[in-house]
Amino acid sequence: MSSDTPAGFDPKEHQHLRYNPLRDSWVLVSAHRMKRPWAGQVEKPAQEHVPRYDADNPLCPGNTRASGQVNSDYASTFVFDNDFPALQPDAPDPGSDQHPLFQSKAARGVCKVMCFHPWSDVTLPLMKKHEVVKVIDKWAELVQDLGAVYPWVQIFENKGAMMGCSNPHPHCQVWASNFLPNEPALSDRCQREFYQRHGEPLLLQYCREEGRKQVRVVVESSDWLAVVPYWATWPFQTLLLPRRHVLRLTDLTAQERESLADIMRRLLTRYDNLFQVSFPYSMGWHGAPTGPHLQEEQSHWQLHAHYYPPLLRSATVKKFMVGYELLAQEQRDLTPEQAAEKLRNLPEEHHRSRAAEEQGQGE
Ligand code: H2U
Repeated sequence: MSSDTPAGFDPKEHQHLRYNPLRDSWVLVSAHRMKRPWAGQVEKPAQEHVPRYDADNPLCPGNTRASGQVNSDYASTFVFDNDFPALQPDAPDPGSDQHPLFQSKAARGVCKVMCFHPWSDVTLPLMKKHEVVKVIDKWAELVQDLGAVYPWVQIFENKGAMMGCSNPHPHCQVWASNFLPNEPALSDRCQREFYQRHGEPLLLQYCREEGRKQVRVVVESSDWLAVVPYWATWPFQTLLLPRRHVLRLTDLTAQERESLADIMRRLLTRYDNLFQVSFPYSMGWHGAPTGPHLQEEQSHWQLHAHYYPPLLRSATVKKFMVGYELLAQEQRDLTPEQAAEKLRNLPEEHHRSRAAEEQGQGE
């Protein structure tokens, strides 16, 4: 904890509350609960052997999707309109009700799917650096294009069946909406208030402090820092931050995109090495809002990515956000410092590339 931690207090033994300044909420940290036995649900191990090409997979190059449309024979990234979009550009207005308890608004937008690579048997940490740079460039392009029309462009990746991912082919989704969704709206308010009070972006100051303290740092470079945040809820949650003040993915220089590809591969390799599986998670980018009608100053914003992995004890035992979390408050079982230390101490080399080398199949 901090240098002024009172004698007799051990964060690994004594439950306490930590403040999340991005959500203006508190998390209960009770690390001693890791000692309890587990006789609950055990997940199926992730599918490890995915074929490189599957004629029945609608995300593979050249294949036909549910809509009947045919994918191009793509060799890098590939973006298409989601055939089952949650947001459409032309949905009619629901009409207004004057009653305060029955409010509704129009929701319009677009949903896209982006394949990272033509092969189904790779994931970001197993892709080459220049291939990950292509993904980052495409993300920035989508923020540029959709952000010209919509106030919020949410890029997110659900990875692994445990996180609701419907297809093992490496991909993410991009939903652009005519409204600021709840999470970014809350984050926007918190960052704005901090900036007004302290004259510096919240996450810029946070990144500097974490770089100085080091205890929650997982990986870092001269451009980027990945930490298990002080207020993390999910066991191995991380926050990926640029060291300089950057509003959006579109503002990253070519050099920063290269170094982002690098740090993403280093972080995700550690995730995969933790339990020697393709680590499930939901991740997403948050940057300053966009849209043609953006009037207010956005300097309070700092670009960042959240990674929310569900696993707790092993490849098959996940953290459940249920009773107390749903009804009272978020709670975590190991301290963020313990999680960061575990991740930090893992090898930089992916367990699958080592396994391949040992079998004499190195690339
Ligand atoms: P998820 O794995 O995160 O569910 O993303 C896959 C998306 O791909 C999903 O939203 C879309 C699904 O609607 N999809 C198509 O648009 N067409 C298809 O033929 C298959 C899947």
